[in-house]
Amino acid sequence: MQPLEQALYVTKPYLPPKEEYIGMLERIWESHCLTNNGPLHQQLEDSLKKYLKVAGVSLFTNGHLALEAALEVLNIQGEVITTPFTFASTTHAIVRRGLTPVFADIRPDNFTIDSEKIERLITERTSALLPVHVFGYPCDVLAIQKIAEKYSLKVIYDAAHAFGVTFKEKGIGDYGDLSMFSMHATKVFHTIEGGAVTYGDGSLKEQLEYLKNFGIIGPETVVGVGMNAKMNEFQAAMGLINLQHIDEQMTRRKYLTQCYREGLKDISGIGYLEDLEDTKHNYAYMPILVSEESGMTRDELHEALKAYNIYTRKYFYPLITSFQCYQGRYRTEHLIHAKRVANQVLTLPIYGELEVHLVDYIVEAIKEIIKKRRGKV
Ligand code: T4K
Repeated sequence: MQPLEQALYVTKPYLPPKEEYIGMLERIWESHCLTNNGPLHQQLEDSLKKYLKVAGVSLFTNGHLALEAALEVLNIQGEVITTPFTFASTTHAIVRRGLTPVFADIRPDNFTIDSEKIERLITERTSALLPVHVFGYPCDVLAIQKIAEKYSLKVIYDAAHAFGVTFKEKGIGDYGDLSMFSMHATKVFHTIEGGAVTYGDGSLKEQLEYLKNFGIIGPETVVGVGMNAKMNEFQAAMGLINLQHIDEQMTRRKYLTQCYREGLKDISGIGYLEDLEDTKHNYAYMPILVSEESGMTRDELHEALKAYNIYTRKYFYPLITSFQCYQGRYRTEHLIHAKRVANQVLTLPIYGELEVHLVDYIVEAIKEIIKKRRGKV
């Protein structure tokens, strides 16, 4: 097979028709309001409340600061039980708040935290659980809720990947005390950079609002040691436009995922995630697992695909606990599945604009690489 003329990356941010965004920009020029809770910000917040099927939404300039604010607003102290199979942000948010992360192993079938491994990690210092709906797959939210109630723990979900996902007809952001959604350019839905915290308890709104605005509640009144994490009007404008296209984007991603699954199903040693019951998925990522039966390692496949001009990503490798800044600081001997998945996972390109013949090309390239490799052994 000849290499592709144009490189394929793990994602390509969605850009709406230019004129639609320009139309929104006209409104900014008219209002002269660029940031600090402007009219588009307000409108996006209202629209997201409906779309995400949640009681309350606060917008942030990015998902990471939204997550730090979520931990702060609930006054989380001591230890937080979380997953090591995630992006740096999840653990960094815990540590930057002066808290101690305690890592539980993940489920081998969907890579989310294994709810059966949580209770044994609870101590008198544990105050919260911070699971991640990784790749948009819902955690075991009902079991997690039961544990939280039994031990009086708060539950904050890192829903960075889970925009638009529903479980049992409820928005995924409706589970737990708070959820954080990332609206970064690489996400299914984006505001260029952006984040949102969703919650059922409306009394959190006021505190979140002042936390992201230096603790200011009036021109002469500062009530908290806040940060600056406000979403601006240009970001909100992008969000309002993209929200009009999100359903078609998710439908397209679903189709591409099905094409991938169909193509990959007969390759021994290549595994992928299936849809879960009672779940509306968003098809945010296309992770595969490269196991021994394929005859090659994940790293070898990742490298070999480059010769075809295909640039996959190892989300999420290395495991958080192996980062230079965390190495040796936390217990890891029990993280059996997380270690294996981190060593086998590879995320393939997926985005709305990706053409089906390119999915076929990627699948054929994987087959060719494996075949050549097996021929050599
Ligand atoms: N929690 C979790 C579980 C998360 O995954 C994340 C973020 C967060 C919290 C924090 O949310 P934010 O604060 O970011 O809102 C990317 C994203 O930057 C990051 O948002 C995301 N997770 C993470 C999984 O992926 P990188 O360092 O891998 O991105 P980068 O720049 O390598 O981009 C990936 C590919 O996308 C590139 O190969 C090319 C393409 N790309 C990217 C950008 C930004 C484009 O074509 N155009 C672009 O503008 O982190």
